[in-house]
Amino acid sequence: MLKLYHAPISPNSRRVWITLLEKGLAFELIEVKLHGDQFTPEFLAINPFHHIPVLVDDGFNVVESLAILDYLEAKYPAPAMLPQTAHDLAIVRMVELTAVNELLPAATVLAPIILGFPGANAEQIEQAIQKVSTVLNFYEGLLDERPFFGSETLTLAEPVAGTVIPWLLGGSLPLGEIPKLKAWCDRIQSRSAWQTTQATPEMVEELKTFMAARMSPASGS
Ligand SMILES: N[C@@H](CCC(=O)N[C@@H](CS)C(=O)NCC(=O)O)C(=O)O
Repeated sequence: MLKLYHAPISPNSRRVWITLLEKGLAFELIEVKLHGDQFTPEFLAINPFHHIPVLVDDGFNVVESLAILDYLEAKYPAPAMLPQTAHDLAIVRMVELTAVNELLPAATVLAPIILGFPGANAEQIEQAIQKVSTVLNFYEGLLDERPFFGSETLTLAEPVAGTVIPWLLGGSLPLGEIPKLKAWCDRIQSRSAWQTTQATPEMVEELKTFMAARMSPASGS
């Protein structure tokens, strides 16, 4: 059976978890506590970069979440989660890659504010809000009359961007007018795969405690 090493609160691993559910695959979840379990010799033998997610399929270890999504799509092609036309495939890939390379780093800067405690300095926060706003407006322009990015059916763009955007839209940030993206966000969040993988309030509290400890002067970070 497929095994997913993950941490439930991580958007990087949640995108894989959602894809496994959306594809209706049988899998085992193995939680890796990121307080140190990722540095054990057993886990480093699976991923020398000490990151989750890792998908293990019959002894084959796949690291890097986007590589895992491509592996799942190639090996388990139904339901299809990549469009066939060059135009629509480009839309999906643009959303996936900008979510990882542009949106997630800015969202990470804003995480303390969204979670309700002071974090980065005012200039960094302003830059991160600008970046998030630019990305979300870009996505607004990519959405057309279809319910998903470049598709009538769910694609890989949804689990990738759709595990970051709900946090941002829930954070009372000044992000401009993005009605199509807000409707898209409601649409994906109503799906059982999103609801099954939603972080519990206890997980959010644990994350706050973890982040507060990392940001305290005593931690040296
Ligand atoms: N590019 C990687 C990033 C994975 C990543 O950064 N995972 C974080 C959790 S969100 C992690 O495992 N952190 C623990 C560590 O780096 O020690 C991917 O997409 O899979």
